Amino acid sequence: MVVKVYGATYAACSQRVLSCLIELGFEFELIPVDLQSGEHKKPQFLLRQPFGQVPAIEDGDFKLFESRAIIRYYAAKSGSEGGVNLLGDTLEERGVVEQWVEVEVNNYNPLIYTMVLQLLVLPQMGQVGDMELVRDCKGKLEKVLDVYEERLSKSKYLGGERFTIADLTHLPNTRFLMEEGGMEDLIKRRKNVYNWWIHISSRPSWRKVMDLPK
Ligand SMILES: N[C@@H](CCC(=O)N[C@@H](CS)C(=O)NCC(=O)O)C(=O)O
Repeated sequence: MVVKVYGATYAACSQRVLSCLIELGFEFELIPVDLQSGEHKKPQFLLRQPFGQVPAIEDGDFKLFESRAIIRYYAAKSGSEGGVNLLGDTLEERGVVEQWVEVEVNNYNPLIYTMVLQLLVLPQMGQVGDMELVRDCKGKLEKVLDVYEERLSKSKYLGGERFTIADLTHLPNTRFLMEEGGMEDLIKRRKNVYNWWIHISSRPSWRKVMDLPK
């Protein structure tokens, strides 16, 4: 079954799902949702994602939204079908992978989400971003990344010695820091975090996502 992904290739949460499907080898069809015109707030799209956000998927009769729920679902599906394992082998490995997915949700994403809003989204809407707030988030992110640096001094990837969804889920926001937000110093100043970024961002699956037309 071809997975239909309703999203936008330039949107971080859609990129998370697309890189996961490519990494796991699931066939997909991208159905573009035009965020500029507000298609994601129209009644027809709200039936797929009641909060009016991308992405959402449709896989036969099965529908799902929330990017991290989607990657967890496909990682579990792949594992149960004997495919690529992005979750870890033992219960303990899986626990550590889940822990770092949660760190991304609770400690990493909120700071970067706020910065994206202030630096990109509001200016696109003709409003001025709050640079004081950006500075505050950047300061907090320094401390979060110190924890990552420590973790990555002990293992090659966040979940252990292999690439998992714990790493994959960090790709879109880390790309923002490196390539769009002018905050590559946050990553480059931390040797282990930088090495990790080099490894995960050079994966063919992520390169394919980056090559999709925006
Ligand atoms: N927690 C949701 C967040 C989705 C989200 O914030 N999507 C953004 C694009 S990355 C969006 O649709 N923004 C438009 C809006 O919120 O109006 C997920 O992970 O799927």
